[in-house]
Amino acid sequence: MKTRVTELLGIEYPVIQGGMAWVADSSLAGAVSKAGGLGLIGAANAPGEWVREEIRKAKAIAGNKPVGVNIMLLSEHADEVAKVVVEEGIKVVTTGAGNPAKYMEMWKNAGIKVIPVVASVALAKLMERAGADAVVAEGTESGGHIGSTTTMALVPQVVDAVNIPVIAAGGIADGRGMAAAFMLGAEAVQVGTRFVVAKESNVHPNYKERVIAAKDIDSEVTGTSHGHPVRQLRNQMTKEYLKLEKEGKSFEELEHLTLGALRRAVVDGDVKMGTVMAGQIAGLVKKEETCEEIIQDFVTSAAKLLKLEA
Ligand code: TUI
Repeated sequence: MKTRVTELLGIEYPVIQGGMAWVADSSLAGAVSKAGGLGLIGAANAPGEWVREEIRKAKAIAGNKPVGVNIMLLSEHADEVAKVVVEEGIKVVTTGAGNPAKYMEMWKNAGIKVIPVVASVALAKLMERAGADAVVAEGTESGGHIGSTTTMALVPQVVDAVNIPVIAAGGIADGRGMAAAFMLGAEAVQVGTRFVVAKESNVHPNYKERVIAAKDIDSEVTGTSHGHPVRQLRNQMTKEYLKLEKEGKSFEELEHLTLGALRRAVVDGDVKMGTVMAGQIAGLVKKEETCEEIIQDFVTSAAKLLKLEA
C-alpha cells in the first residue's frame, strides 16, 4: 500500500491517527507509529512544555519511526507549540480549526512536512499555494470541530482541486471505509474514533464504553449557532445545550456547560455532563484492540477489497 503519503512521511501503512484533544497523548501516538502508521500528539489547548514532554515520551515508544504533532490553531498556546515542534525535531505537523499560513515558512525551513486539516476545497487550494505537503480532507462525519460537507462529497472535490496528496477523514473506521476513500482518490486515511478505544488510549473506561455502545444515530452537533460546530455523542449535556441553543441563548450563556467538559469526560469519566467527542462511525466500533491490531485490520481488509498486496 505504497502511496505518495507513505513515501512523504516515511511510514509503512497509509493510516494516520487523528490529533484528538485530551485523547492523543504519547501512549496512543507512540503505539500507532510503532505499529507502522503515523501517530500524532494532539496539542489541543495544552501549553508548549506539555507537548514537549509528550513528544519525547512518544519518540521513546515509537523508536526510529516518525511521530507527528497536531496543532489546534484556536489554542492560546499555538504560537508556543509551533516553536516547540521545531525545537524537538518533529518531522510532520497537522493543523486543525484554522489557517496555519503564518507558521508555514518557519516549519518548511525546519524540514517539517505540513499537512493542514481542511473542510473545504477553498482552504485546500489556499494551503497548497502556501506550501502544504498534503491535506487532510475532513468530512462532517468526524468527531469534534467539523465543517459541513460529507467525506463522500468533499474528498473527490479536494482531490480534483489540488495536486498534493489528499488524506481522507470522517466516517472511516475499517478497511471498507479505507478502500472507499482510496476509490475517491485519497492516498491515506486519518482515523479518530476507532483509536479512541485502543488499548493504548488512556481515555477513561466510561468513555470507551460509551463509544462502543454507540449506535449510528447517537451523535449530535452542538455549537452551530456560534460558528464552532462540535460533534459528540448524545447525553444529558447535549440535550440541555441544544435546548438552550434553540432558545437563542448567547455563547456566554452556553459556555458554562462546555467549559472543561472534554476533560470531564476523558479524564474523570463523566459521560453524562462531559463532552464525549466521537464521529458518526462510532456505531461500527465494537471492541478495544491494540493499535497494531487496528492497523493490521485496516490494511489487510482494504488491500483485499482493492486487490492489492497488503
Ligand atoms: O480541528 C478539528 N477538530 C477538532 S479541534 C477540537 S478542539 C475545539 N473544541 C471546541 C471548539 C473548537 C475546537 C476538537 N476537534 N478538525 C479539523 C478541522 N478544521 N475541522 C474543521 C476545520 C476548519 C474549520 C474552519 C479549518 C479551517 C477553518 O477555517 C479556516 C480559516 O480560514 O480560518
